[in-house]
Amino acid sequence: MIRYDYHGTGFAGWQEKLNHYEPAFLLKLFRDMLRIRIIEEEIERRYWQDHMKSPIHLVIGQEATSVGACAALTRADLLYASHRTHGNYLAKGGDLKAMLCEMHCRINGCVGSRGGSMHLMDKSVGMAGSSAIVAGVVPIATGAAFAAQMQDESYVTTVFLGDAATEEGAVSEALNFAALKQLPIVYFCENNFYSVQSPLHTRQPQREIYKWAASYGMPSVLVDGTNVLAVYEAMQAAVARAKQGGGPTFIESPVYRFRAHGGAGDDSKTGYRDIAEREAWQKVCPVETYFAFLKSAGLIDEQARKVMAGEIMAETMEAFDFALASPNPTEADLYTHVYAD
Ligand SMILES: Cc1ncc(C[n+]2csc(CCOP(=O)(O)OP(=O)(O)O)c2C)c(N)n1
Repeated sequence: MIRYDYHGTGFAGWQEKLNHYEPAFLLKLFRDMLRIRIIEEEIERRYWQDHMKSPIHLVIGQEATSVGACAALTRADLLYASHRTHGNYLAKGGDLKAMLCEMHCRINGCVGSRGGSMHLMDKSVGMAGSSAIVAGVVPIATGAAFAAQMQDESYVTTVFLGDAATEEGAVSEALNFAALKQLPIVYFCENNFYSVQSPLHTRQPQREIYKWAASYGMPSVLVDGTNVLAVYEAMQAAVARAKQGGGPTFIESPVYRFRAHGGAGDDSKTGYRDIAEREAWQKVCPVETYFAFLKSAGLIDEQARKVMAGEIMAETMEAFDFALASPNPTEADLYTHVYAD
């Protein structure tokens, strides 16, 4: 049965698990998600001004997957992302100023203004790369995991991919190879049910993604992508398995993007998806459901959230000011890093 009407499960039944975690850790997860949400909303608010010279793919609604997954990774572990990069980059510890510079095409960008939003990278925190080519990073990440195995390195590689990426042949080849070689890699599929404006049921009516992935011969699980703790626990298990030589894991995490495929605002009115569908998912917003959960446990209140949001907003404004004050690349820069004769 394919779950087109899946809307997340929230935190029902999770209360008893709270004792397993330090309050500081639980609050950090919330702060990290709120930070991504606030930064994304500010990017969206300013996008119309056209100072950002990059296409963008907002992750509003998909914060729990990045934050939950990265909480199970160390700095040395590698993370590869798709075109929907912002949450991955920030959760992995990427520098906000360098990200905004990149989006404004300024030389202080994390890849020196050459990449834009879809090619964020910061080796110092293990953010290994991202690509606008759907599924393009999946074989690259698989190769990185193969290299780590050959060199007896202890880090794990994780690669984020969308549901549409699973339709690319390169992903089938990568999964087969990873299972064959028992590579230390986690394939993290954020299933947001759309490829631009094509719904999943018109593209893959015959299968469930995590079951398809299991057929390559690796553990494959379905995890609620609106529940940051569920994501964290699934990633922890997958990372531990990879580090112990147990090979690859595939995680499918249903999520929902609240905004258009690309750019600012929601494009649901064009008719490709029901506004009611988005509204149903917004009821299980990963930031709000987790906030309500922590609040009911007495770990946070509205005032503490307000203070947190204020600090994040101040950081965001400072980073935008920094980006806008940063220099553009010069003509002399044009051929730096160009290797062709
Ligand atoms: C190889 C390739 N084919 C098509 C495209 C055009 N394209 C850009 S994003 C996208 C949809 C990607 O959907 P998914 O992988 O599910 O990620 P999402 O955007 O939903 O996060 C497509 C088809 C592309 N960039 N690369």
